[in-house]
Amino acid sequence: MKEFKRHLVTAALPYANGPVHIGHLAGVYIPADIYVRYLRMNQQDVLFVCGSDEHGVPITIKAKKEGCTPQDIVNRYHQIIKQSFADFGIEFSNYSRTSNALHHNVSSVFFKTLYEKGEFIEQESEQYFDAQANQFLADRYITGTCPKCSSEGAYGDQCEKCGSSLSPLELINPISTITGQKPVLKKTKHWYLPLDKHEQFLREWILQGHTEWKSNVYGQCKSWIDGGLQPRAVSRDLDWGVPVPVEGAEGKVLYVWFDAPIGYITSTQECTKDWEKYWKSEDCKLVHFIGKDNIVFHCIVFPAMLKAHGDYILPENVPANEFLNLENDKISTSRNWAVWLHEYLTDFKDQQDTLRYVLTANAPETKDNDFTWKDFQARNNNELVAILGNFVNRVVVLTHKYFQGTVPAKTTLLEIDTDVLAEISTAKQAIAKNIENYKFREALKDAMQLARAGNKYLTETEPWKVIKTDEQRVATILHVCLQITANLGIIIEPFLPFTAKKIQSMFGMNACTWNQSGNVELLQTGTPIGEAALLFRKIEDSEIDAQIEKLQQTKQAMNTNVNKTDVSPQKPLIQYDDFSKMDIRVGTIQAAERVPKTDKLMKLTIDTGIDVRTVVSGIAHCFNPEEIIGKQVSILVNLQPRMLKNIESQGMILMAQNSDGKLEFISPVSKVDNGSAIC
Ligand code: B3M
Ligand code: ZN
Repeated sequence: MKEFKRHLVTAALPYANGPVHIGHLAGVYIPADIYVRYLRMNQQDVLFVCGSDEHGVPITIKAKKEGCTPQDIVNRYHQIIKQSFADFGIEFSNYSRTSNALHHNVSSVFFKTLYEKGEFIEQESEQYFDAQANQFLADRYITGTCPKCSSEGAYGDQCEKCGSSLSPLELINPISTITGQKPVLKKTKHWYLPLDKHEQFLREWILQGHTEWKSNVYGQCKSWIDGGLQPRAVSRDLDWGVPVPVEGAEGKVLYVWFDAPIGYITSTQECTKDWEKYWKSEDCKLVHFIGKDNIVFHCIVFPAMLKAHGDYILPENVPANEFLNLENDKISTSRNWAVWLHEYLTDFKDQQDTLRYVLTANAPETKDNDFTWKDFQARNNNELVAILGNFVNRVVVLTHKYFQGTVPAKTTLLEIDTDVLAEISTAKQAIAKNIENYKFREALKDAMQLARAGNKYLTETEPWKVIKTDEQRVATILHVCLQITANLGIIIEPFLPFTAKKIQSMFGMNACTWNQSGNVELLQTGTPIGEAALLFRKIEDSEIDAQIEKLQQTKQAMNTNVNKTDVSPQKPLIQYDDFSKMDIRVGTIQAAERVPKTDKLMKLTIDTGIDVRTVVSGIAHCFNPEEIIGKQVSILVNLQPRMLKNIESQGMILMAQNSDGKLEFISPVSKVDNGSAIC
């Protein structure tokens, strides 16, 4: 196998449109962190880069919904995500973000290089355009009837009811979600990366050159390549992203999947001026950690971009994981079906390693897997507490009890001693091999196997009984146990860094290297050891019940939302000035009577604080005149008067309208002066 001088490890850039959850950790960030910690402990030259993916249509949609800018959205989530990673001990060399100026520059230059080399095709096509909003509509901005299952509300790229992939032109009765108008077709120019041109290279590089890739990854690549590669548009008509850096491209940005992987390059540039030693040298091993939905972009599209550019290395491996489900249901940000990392830490303070452990033991390495709270509890209580924690605790406590807290000298070793000591290097080697082959679940099992062996040895040798008759033998037993414990403190570090630190500090060890492990004389006789620190605590049924209850509430809320009639979409944004032109006051209804020969109109006499005036309002189908006299209401007082059924209406009463048409007044919660401004 080829030896590399340097390592560049990337982890998929999470979209900054929501916090991160256990699915992200299990699929991408924990495996990447284990791999990197292992390399660092081996004193390898390694950079581990990531950052927030801050472009793309979902972010602009969220901003529109919340009435803020896309930059506001990404500023909020970038901070939350970055903090969650730090809290869980995911130690990036650099965590960047794609909205920053350096990234815009790096991706522009990359695009221009390909453009100047003639690596793109320019092509015009007809796309939906919202004439009122004066903009082209990204697929997600168009909804309509699904041509496959006839359900309403399908998006331009996908129907969420039947799961079909769609193109906007297939939708029946398409509607712009921005204005609610019917979009029109309009010509627009875009740049395409001709993947078909790179097919031969991809076939040789992956299908012949990387048969060692995980079968889920290799299989997906094969089916893409065998299915025939098509040119892919790398630009979009959108006002959020990296502007397409060529003339005649106003209003166009790079497609988010064009600039996001370049974010790895930007992030590397931010951490070292020697970044080219990583990106442009065959001595460097590039590995991308991603989830399975990102395979095509990392194995086909990005490599084609790098190849077309010509100066960059290609990934050696792309160990993509499958998906993690939660309690038998797909994790979903929009449905709030997730365990959010920041929430986990409020409920399970300082228990990062428990989650790291469960997500590694249960990682969706070869198939989708399920996270359940019961399994979380069982693995914590039966494995971390009962095996690892219990072993370390017993060894340290007994050493304090019998040998004043120093490592006792060993004498003659029996077979049971040498057997268990042999497990140290067996574990070390097995872990190393499995980590190097991206088999993190197996590697964790190997580490736990050593703790199991130690625990069993202690139970079988019974030093608490032998102490009454043979102190020397107990010295040997504890000497052996302490060597195992100290080794555990090193070999669990890639998986459980917080716990490893605690064990290491009990033995006065720090900055341990991988090579220190596998040694049966890691601790010298006479070394003082600290008090036993609590490594893991038992998790009670009540805590698990509370988590399950929380999820059930989410399910219920989801079901209610599904049955609810749709709330109308937000209107286009206005400026504050537009709003401040409206003079809205609180007034009191002094008199009310139905307007004859109408169903809905009522003539109201209102004390506005400024004056007493007449307003005609369409509320007669919802209220009787008697019941509303004396009520305080909100009234728009500076609306141009108009004639309704020969009565001059001098203002407008504000009402809330339910989806079933029922009206309610907007009234102050407690009485205020007439004429109070609503602002
Ligand atoms: N943000 C997709 C995702 O979070 C995307 C990854 C980009 S990696 C360059 O699944
Ligand atoms: Zn459908």
